[in-house]
Amino acid sequence: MSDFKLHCFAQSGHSYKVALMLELCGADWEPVFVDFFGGEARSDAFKAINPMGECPVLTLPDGTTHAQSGVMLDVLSKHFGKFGPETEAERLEILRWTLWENHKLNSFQGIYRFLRIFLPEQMRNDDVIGFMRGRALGAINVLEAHLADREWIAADRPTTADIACAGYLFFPRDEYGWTDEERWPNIEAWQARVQALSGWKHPYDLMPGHPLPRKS
Ligand SMILES: N[C@@H](CCC(=O)N[C@@H](CS)C(=O)NCC(=O)O)C(=O)O
Repeated sequence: MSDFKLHCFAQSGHSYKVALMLELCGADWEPVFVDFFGGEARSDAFKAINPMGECPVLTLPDGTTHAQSGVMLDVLSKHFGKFGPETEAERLEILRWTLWENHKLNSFQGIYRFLRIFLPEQMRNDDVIGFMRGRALGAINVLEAHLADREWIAADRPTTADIACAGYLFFPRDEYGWTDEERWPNIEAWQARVQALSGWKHPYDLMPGHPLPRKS
């Protein structure tokens, strides 16, 4: 049995942050597949694990469970002594970017992509999809500007803020329908640095459930 368990599924960028953190820390961990698209996260059994009805959920070696990816990154950072802050100013900077990615960067990309390709075709609404696309682009542009003159998001080295912001950015561009003009050179250079970290893996190689059987 592994030390850590992560309830997750391949298409989940919020889960990817934690799966990637576990991998980068060299943790002994295993994924527990959640059939999200089959409605498992809404089941009573899953809500007994996480009443918020969300993936991911992290189970620690002592059996404690945590919801919310930002909390998990903080817990793992302390557990392994990696990717954490060295000063109070860094702690606040990591917190600032983690709160922002959760509210905007990853939330908007995740919802936009869900509405665009995972929702059954007959339920898709072009106006809503267009709105979320704009919100996702706005957030991505904020990160692009921040990375213009720095290598890492919150410090002079990788921290959990980088792992948190990576959530939805490594999924294939065609899943978002980004055009050839919609490119972010600073983010792409930062992604290459993240990819060069020892232990990096693509979300679809790290978590179960890809490819998704398309129903529409
Ligand atoms: N703030 C949460 C977001 C998690 C989240 O939204 N997960 C999605 C799957 S990627 C989910 O379970 N959504 C269910 C819902 O919104 O009801 C975190 O960072 O862990």
